[in-house]
Amino acid sequence: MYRSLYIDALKGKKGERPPVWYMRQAGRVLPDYQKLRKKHSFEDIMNQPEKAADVTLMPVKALGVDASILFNDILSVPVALGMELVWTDHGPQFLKPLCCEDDIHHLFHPNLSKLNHVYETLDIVKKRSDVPTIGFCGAPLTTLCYMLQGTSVKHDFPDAKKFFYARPQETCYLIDMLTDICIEYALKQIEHGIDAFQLFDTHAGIIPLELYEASFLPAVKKIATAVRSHNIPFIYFPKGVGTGLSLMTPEVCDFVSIDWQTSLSRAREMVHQDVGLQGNIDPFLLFSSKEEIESIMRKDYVPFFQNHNKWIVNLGHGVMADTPIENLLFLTEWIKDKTNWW
Ligand code: 1CP
Repeated sequence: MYRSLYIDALKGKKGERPPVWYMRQAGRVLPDYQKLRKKHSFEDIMNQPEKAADVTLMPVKALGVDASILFNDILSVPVALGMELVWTDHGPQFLKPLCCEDDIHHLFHPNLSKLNHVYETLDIVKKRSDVPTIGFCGAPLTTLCYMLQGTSVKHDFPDAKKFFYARPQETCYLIDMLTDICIEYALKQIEHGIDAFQLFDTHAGIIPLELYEASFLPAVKKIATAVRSHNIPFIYFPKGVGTGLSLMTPEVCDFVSIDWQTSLSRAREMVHQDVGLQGNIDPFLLFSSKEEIESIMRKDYVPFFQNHNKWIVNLGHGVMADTPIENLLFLTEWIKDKTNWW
């Protein structure tokens, strides 16, 4: 029978080495993806289940990672709510950002059938591979940053932050609406066979911790409860949350993905002991030499594995598109060689 180190680790079972997968492993850096992108737009690949399934499984073949992640994007949810999105060379752009709207209550026309291609993609992935597949969506805070600001060019999302302070009741309405749709979307992904679910909160650090805790964390807990009621492990990535890691209790998540800014061993002291950790190699380390990569792994990560259970190797944010692929391959092979860990 097929055994998965990744699933074992999620259950708290320590194996002969830690499992590994990378955020943004599907697409971007992979040579076969770059070839495909010369012929097709990102949207086309994402919306065509056969192609999206190919890209989902590409890193399993090309890198040998222990899990695949659905090839899609967090911004498909606002699109399913009726917002118009264009993918430009500088990233995503909503044509009518919510911060410019006077009345946000009558703007949305939720139509989850716009996400049917995601479920078809998962069906194909499940037929073709027995490697565990991670489903995902964006957390309400991070998704709202894009919906309100319209673009990702300004990474501090000033218009989104102004909206949170100036229009708190409408912010609550938007959070509740996104929470409901996230839950529906996550449960559909579960129906279509995902093995774990990750909630991406890339911009969790753009607001004060008190506002995050009072207004946005309750929504994360609701999504977590819904996912876990189906016995699917829930992983949460609150990038930049800093000392907010002490809020990461079993009520919030099964695993928390640690960003590259935070020391993994300090994170272990802050996060509740029953919650596992994922992460947190700096994506920029992959621009260094193989000797340096190996030395950091031996110094910072091998002792961590030896002293702790419940750890999944990942980066502290996504793989960058111009990462030297040979270094990503070297790192993956190094991690998969169990003799390096003991
Ligand atoms: O040009 C291309 O080929 C498109 C590049 C690309 C890809 C491959 C984008 C643009 N999104 C994706 C896929 C994607 N996005 C996945 C698939 C699985 C994987 O490889 O991990 C996932 C999980 C996401 C999630 C996502 N999209 C996040 C959260 C995680 C993170 O990376 O911080 C965010 C913030 C987005 C928005 C997004 N998608 C793409 C861009 C350029 C952006 C804006 C990023 C920014 O604000 O800088």
